[in-house]
Amino acid sequence: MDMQVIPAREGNHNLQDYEKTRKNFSWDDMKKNFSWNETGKVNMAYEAVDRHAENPVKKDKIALLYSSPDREEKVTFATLSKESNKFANVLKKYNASKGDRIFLFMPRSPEFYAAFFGILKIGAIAGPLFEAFMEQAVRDRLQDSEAKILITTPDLIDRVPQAELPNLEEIIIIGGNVENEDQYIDYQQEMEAASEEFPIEWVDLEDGMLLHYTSGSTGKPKGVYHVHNAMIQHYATAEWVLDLKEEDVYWCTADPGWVTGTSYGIFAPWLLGVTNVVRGGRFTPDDWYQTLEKNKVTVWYTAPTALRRLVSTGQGVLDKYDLSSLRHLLSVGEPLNPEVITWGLKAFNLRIHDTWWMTETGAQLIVNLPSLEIRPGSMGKPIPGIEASIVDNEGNEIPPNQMGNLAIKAPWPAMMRKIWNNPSKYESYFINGWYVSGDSAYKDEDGYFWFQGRLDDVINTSGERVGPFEVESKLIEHPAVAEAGVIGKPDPVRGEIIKAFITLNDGYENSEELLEDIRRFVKTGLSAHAAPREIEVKDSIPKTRSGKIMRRLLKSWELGLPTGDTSTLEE
Ligand code: 6R9
Repeated sequence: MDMQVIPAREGNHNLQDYEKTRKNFSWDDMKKNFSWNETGKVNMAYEAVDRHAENPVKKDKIALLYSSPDREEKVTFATLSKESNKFANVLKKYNASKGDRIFLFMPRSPEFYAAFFGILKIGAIAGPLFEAFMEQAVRDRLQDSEAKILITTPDLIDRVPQAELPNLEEIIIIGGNVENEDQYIDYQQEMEAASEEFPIEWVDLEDGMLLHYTSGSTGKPKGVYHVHNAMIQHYATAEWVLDLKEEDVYWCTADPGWVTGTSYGIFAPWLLGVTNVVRGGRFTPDDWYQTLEKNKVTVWYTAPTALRRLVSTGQGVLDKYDLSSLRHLLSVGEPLNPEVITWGLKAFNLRIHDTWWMTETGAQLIVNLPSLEIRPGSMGKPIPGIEASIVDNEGNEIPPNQMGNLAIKAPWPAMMRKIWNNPSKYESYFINGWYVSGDSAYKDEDGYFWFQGRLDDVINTSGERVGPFEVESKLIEHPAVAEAGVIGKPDPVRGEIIKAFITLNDGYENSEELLEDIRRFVKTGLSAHAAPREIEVKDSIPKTRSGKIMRRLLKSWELGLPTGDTSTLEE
């Protein structure tokens, strides 16, 4: 095969010898890097924050370099430690304790991080929610998790459901005057009164830490449950894959409402005590470049959708900025197009390192490492300690160069430990000792993995996972919509866009205004990123005899592909 290969990066990387490290590796050895190895009693908040705050050399180092369109702040490890102690005391005052689910529904801000670590410090489970969620999306997640406390802002309170949440005891409001003190708790007022001292709750490695809701092809989003033990893998990959070193300035563009924004926007850099850049608000290409330049970012972890926008913005915009501080680039969330890698070599004189993993896997699994050659289009190789393979539907490994299910030998340190309230769903991920990802891929003779697509109907739009069922359910709540089928339609910039096929109820006429109204209905009811960009009215939606929407058929129609086996199609 004629393939352009990009040679390994030169220089002294944290992981110099992949093969040798892989051969001799055990996760148990990795645990020896941690002070808790003797007692087994841990807390992520200690390892990521307090440990540095206790270190005289580290305590005044900048942990968080925050900026948003209207605010800039530098927060040291010592301050982050104190602020999160205070918030832990606030939570205790309102009867929160170990194991409770406490949700954050707010934009990125310094207060977010203090609150997040305050939650972990009491041994509770944090549930970060993406700020673009609307009422229905917020309600589904708070209901399923039986959340006890919600932390939000005055701007978002309108989207917090006020009924149907019997377990929700308190709502804490950050950043505004709280008029109705019976109903809400004022963050500012409580923080002023709270002590800076807090005896951290030491927990077990297998105790819960985080819930991330994510979409599958059927049903409501599911609560993916992660435990403190994940830190072992966050630590290892921060070193090997992000290649972080003490003096780095690191920026991960993901919002903490998604797993990349916690595993690699919070844990990985701070476990190593590295300065972490956070940029709030939505981005334009100029914002990205400005953030890189202004903060002298050295390591940047972003997504193909962002990179594709930079490519299409052109050299003229890039030339306005001095990005000479950048030394390492990484990508996650969707297939990284070889053209983007080629552009990166030209634009930054750097390789872009693709990484593959999922909400369920908790941390990076298959990656391009600095010390390995890059085969553009490939996700790379499994990190030391991880065995990956391609299996058939019975969980038997299949030979190289054949497409099948991308699977990982279970368990590994950062793997989810349950799906909240849904043991059978959790079980369904595992076949014959393998975690089966739902992605199809193949492995070449040299052990590089090549992504082929999703095996289910999950949509990946701009790197965000959207379940078609959730969108269809919302669509049919609109009075005009009788039935709906939703698919991902390939798009050069966003990877996929959401396209909905609908049938109309009697008395409604297809019109531009109606379709726009339906779109707005999903946008304001569920979330902006889940709103269909295209809606097409049909006379009927194809369904199986058992009543399942045949999204595959819709997709074939859309793409003008052969329709394949339609024997289960309803008359
Ligand atoms: C971390 C994250 C997971 C799904 C995954 C796959 C897609 C992620 C990818 C990739 C191609 C990559 N995906 N990384 N596809 N190349 N490097 O993105 O988690 O939001 O749960 O999405 O995203 O389809 O199964 P999550």
